Amino acid sequence: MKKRFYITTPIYYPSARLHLGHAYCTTLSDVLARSKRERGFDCYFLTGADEHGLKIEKNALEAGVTPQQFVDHIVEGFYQLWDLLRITNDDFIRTTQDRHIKVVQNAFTRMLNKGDIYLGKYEGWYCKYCEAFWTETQVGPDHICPDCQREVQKAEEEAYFFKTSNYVDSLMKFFDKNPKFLIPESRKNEMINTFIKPGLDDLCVSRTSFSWGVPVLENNKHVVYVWLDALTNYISALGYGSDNDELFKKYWESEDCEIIHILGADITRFHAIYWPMFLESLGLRKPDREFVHGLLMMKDSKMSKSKGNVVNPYPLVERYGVDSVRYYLTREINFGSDGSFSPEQFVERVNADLANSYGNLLNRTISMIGKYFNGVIPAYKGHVTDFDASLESVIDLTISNYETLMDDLKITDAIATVNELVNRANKYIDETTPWALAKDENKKDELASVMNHLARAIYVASRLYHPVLVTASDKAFEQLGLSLEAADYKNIRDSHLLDNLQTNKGNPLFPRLDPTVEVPFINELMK
Ligand code: ME8
Repeated sequence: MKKRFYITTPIYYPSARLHLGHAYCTTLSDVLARSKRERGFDCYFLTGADEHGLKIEKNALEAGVTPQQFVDHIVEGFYQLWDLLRITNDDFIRTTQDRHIKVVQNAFTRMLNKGDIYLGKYEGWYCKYCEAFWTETQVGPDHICPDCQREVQKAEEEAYFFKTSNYVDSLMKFFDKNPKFLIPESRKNEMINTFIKPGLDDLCVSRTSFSWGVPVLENNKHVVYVWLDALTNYISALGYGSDNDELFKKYWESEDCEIIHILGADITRFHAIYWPMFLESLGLRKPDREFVHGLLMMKDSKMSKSKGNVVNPYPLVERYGVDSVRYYLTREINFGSDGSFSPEQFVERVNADLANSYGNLLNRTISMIGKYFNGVIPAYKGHVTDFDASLESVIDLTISNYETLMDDLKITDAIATVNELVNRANKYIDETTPWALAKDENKKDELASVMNHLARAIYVASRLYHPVLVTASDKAFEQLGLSLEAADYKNIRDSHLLDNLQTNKGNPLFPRLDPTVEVPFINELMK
């Protein structure tokens, strides 16, 4: 297994404020990055903003500001949201930064010199009001501009093209040789059947109809097509081709590093088909994994800025706390499938898993250790009963299943195994009946062992939940009397870790939410 990881999210358009769909992708990527780092791996995590293009130029014009002022303002909101959600990105790349622009220009020149990019003519349907080209499908049979709804004309303009035909065979071989490159597997078949088999056209990689983009050095009437510009962020952020390329060498070029792009289903084509081709043209290695997550829906239709049916993540996090929102996103919507956001499910999930199961387990256990052992966790003395042995084996299995599932990017399933451990520990209380053991002097050892096992189950669950529950897990460690240093992942298999620790009873981690109050509140946010 590789020891180093480079994890990226898409770079989002600052055409409007981000919504819960963007928060979903970045949060899940953050959970993965944190879990790698906690296990002791070196992990570099990147997110950013994709700031060029006609839409941004037009939005800025409407707002009466320059495109740069427009994106600066919106990107401020990106930083705030990632702070609020406790995202631990190592860098934030903006495509308007000099360090990025230089890399895009350099890449364009290299592909041009190699003969993979050539100057040709772009034919399409042109809207003179929006100054934009549209495809046959976009304008439909009536030839209407999808933006302003006015009639469009057939037109052509000079443009640069990328010769996809030079790389199609090689891409197909790459897919065959690397069955885990594009996951879920169904995405690969979709790419092949929908785009490659019918015949892939050369890709137009420059525009002359607007100017808010990276200028082509060789021909300044042109700006680089926004997707060639945007995809390059994954290497420009590491300093590719610059004097300062240590990160590029350390992550992109190192055999020891697994490169993982996380992206939504809407942008698979660009990542799975064109990005590997661009990289091959530049003589660079391709990513190891592209993980395509599903989209959040609102009543069956995709949550999107243009549809105006978005959930604003800010008030959600402000009211319910960062842990509950991160938990809901990770656990409720299976990473890799579409899912819908619903206020009822949000409240139910937080109550069932966090308030009733996990929070309650901690609360009951700390109270019992207080009552029966003056707040000191009894030392581990092996398993005294079969119940202890069974809980120990569930703990061990949970750790190894969790690691395997996380390595396989099955994040939702990994967190679900922790839920099962918590449920198992609650059941263990019912099986062992500590209140009955406490009444019998001869059962003191049994009772001590139950308390130790419960404390250990809570520690392990909190450790494994930590990439998601970024504040509550630390509070659980504190209640167990563990310093953050002692709670480190490297000690996860140490059965004696909790011996004789003085516990600290604290407030409940997750107070129960009242659905009759909270569901209407969230519904209000969605209006
Ligand atoms: O496509 N549910 O940016 P973008 C889940 N700039 N995730 C969603 C979502 C939803 N309803 N809506 C958006 C772009 N996303 C380009 C990317 S990368 C080199 C350039 C997430 O602002 C999802 O990850 O439209 C999707 O792929 C991404 O936001 C698109 O963000």
